[in-house]
Amino acid sequence: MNAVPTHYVAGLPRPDRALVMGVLNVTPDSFSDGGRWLEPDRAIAHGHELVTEGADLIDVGGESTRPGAARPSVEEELRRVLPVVRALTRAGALVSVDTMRASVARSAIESGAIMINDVSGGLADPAMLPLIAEAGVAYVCMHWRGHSDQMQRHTGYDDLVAEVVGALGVRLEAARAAGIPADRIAVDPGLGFAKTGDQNWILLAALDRFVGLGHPLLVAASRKTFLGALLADPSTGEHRRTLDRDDASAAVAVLAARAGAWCIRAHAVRSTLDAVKVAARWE
Ligand code: PMM
Repeated sequence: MNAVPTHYVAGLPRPDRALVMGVLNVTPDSFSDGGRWLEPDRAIAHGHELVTEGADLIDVGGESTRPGAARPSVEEELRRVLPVVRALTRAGALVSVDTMRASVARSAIESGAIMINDVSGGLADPAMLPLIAEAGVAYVCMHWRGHSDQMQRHTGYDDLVAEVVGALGVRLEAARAAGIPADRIAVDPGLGFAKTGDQNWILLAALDRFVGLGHPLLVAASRKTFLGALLADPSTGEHRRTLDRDDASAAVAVLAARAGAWCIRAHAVRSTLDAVKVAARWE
C-alpha cells in the first residue's frame, strides 16, 4: 500500500498525493456530461471551475468514447477542443487533451496542451506515437481493443489481468521505440473499454500489477456504468443516475490512490481531491 505515488510523469506537478485530472468533455454525447459543455464559453467556464476546485490537470475531450458512440469528423473535433485548450492554457491551467488523432493532438499541443490522453494507446492512428515523441509532451497510454461502436464485442479474455497488463506492455514498448522517453508515459487499464462491469472490478483489485509496469498509473472510474450498476435500486434494478455516482467515485479514488495510482481522472474534482488527500495522509 502506498498512497504517495512512486512513479511520476516528468514535467508535471509532484504533490505528495495522487494528482486529480478534471474531466471536461466538449461533446454532445459523453455519458455523464455530454451536451453540458458543448458551447465553448460554457466549457471554458467549467474548466475554470475545475481549476478553482483544485484540479491539477484538465482533460479536454472532443470525442465521446461511450459504448456505441459514432466518431466526429476531425474538423468537428478540432472545433470543439481548440478554443477551450487555448483559453485554459492561456489562463495558466495544465491541459491534457483526450484524443486518438495525431492531427488533433498536434493542433492541441500547438495551442498549449502539455499531455495527450490517447485512449487507444497509439493503435487508432499510426502517426500518434511519432508525433508525441517529436513534440516532447507527456502521454497517457490506455488499454484499448477497438472503437466505441464495437468495443463491447471484444470483452473475451482467457486471463483478463495478464492480457491487459501484457497488451499495455506491448504498447509501452511501441511508445518507447517511437522515441517517447519512458518518464513521459503514464499507463491506464481502460476501465469500461472492451471490459464488462465485473472485469472493471477485477482490474481495480489488481492495480498493483499495473503499477508493476513501472510507469505512473492513471485510474478513470469516475461515474462509469459499473458504479451505476453497483448502486442500482434494489427494488427496481435501475442503475444509479450518472450524476449521483460521485461518492462511489471518490471511494474508488481512495482505494486506487492506496494502490499506488499516480492520477485520478474525475468529473467531481473537489470530492476526488479530498479523497486522495485522505489516502495520502493515512500513510
Ligand atoms: N474514459 C473515458 C474518456 N477518456 N481516458 C482515460 N485515460 N481513461 C479512461 O478510462 C477514459 C478516458 C470515458 O469517460 P468520460 O465520458 O467520463 O470521459
